[in-house]
Amino acid sequence: MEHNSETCIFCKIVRGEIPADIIYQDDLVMAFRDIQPAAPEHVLIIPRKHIASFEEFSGEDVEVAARIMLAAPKVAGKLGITETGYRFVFNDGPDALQSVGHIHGHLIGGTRMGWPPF
Ligand code: D5M
Repeated sequence: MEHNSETCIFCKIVRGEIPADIIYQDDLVMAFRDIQPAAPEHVLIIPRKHIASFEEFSGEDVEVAARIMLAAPKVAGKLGITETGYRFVFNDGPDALQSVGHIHGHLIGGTRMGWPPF
């Protein structure tokens, strides 16, 4: 698997080729505001490595997967929604309406949400 895709929009953000409102980053992950926010607070957390879907995670990506989860409370803290709570959602595949083929978690908050999401 390519670690970096020439055409992927999120790889372009990782490379700094297109701008993003970055909330958090480290050597393995990046978090930036979604350009089409679905809630008052909406941040995407992505691996720097081009991993298209959960199916593409391999054993060597364990630290990447953990770092994505560990970024969520850091992002929530920066957004000031630790106490009020938030949702951390991954859309994978057509039924989930995944539109960008670089896995990303949607961290959504700042409002009271409903469930189930359909
Ligand atoms: O979510 C893909 C999300 O990615 C969707 O909410 C819009 C967002 N998006 C697309 N392009 C950008 C850029 N350039 N910056 C920030 N956010 C972006 P999915 O779960 O795949 O439907």
